[in-house]
Amino acid sequence: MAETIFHKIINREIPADIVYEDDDLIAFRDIAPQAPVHVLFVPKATVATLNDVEAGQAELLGRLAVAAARYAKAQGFAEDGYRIVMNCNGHGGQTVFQIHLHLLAGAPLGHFGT
Ligand code: IU
Repeated sequence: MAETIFHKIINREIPADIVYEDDDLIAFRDIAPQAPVHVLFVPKATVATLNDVEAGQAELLGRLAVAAARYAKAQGFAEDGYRIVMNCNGHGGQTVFQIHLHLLAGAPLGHFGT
């Protein structure tokens, strides 16, 4: 599996503004934020795209979502709301091929398709 820049962040080979970490995942601020709060939740296990998630890794996706929701709640965004997004491959706009959940919060984000 190809190592990505996110692996280098996980391995502390390059710096990032890390806001959460546990044995299975890490979360850090996006370097090009698309909202007042833009945090990426990344599993430590190597998985290039959502297409590559194996049946036994389904829980990992749940862990990413729960970690993002807990962080959003802890930061006071639960009531106003927020968005989580995972891009997949070219049409999805994926640019880093280690799966990651975007958490976008802190302002109204508009509606998809409008
Ligand atoms: P995408 O879903 O693969 O498009 O998201 C990749 C994100 O990673 C994107 O929002 C970048 O701004 C972000 N990012 C980063 O936070 N740090 C980096 O060193 C690099 C990309 I390269």
